[in-house]
Amino acid sequence: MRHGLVVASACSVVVGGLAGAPALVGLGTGVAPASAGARNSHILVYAQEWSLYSSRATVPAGTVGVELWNRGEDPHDLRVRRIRDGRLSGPVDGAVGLTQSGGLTRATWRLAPGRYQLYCALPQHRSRGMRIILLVR
Ligand SMILES: [Cu+2]
Repeated sequence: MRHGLVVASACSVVVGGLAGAPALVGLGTGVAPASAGARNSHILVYAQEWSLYSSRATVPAGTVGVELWNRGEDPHDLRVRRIRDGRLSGPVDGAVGLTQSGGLTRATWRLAPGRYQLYCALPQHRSRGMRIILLVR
């Protein structure tokens, strides 16, 4: 399954010990990228009231496996949109669905090079600080 490859191939974040997190142990064993030129990457984003933290500030363009871990008390989600001229621009380029407190939700995004904002799309969450920059190169 493509998603499994993405999550396992370039993950440098230890998440196997998280309470309630799906076990990732063994997913990467013997699995090679689909093509030698493929550049898959992975980020883990922590959400809590009212901030986001990402395991990486920069990822290579292409397929990005994303995990949203909600360490807060309220539900949160995640969106990614380009920033042009200092403002959000164009459509939402990727999303992670609503994640309850303590939950971990995965998604796979395809991102072109550029400057992006990751943010929680729930009302007032972005304006309260749940937003960070992600550079794609
Ligand atoms: Cu939120």
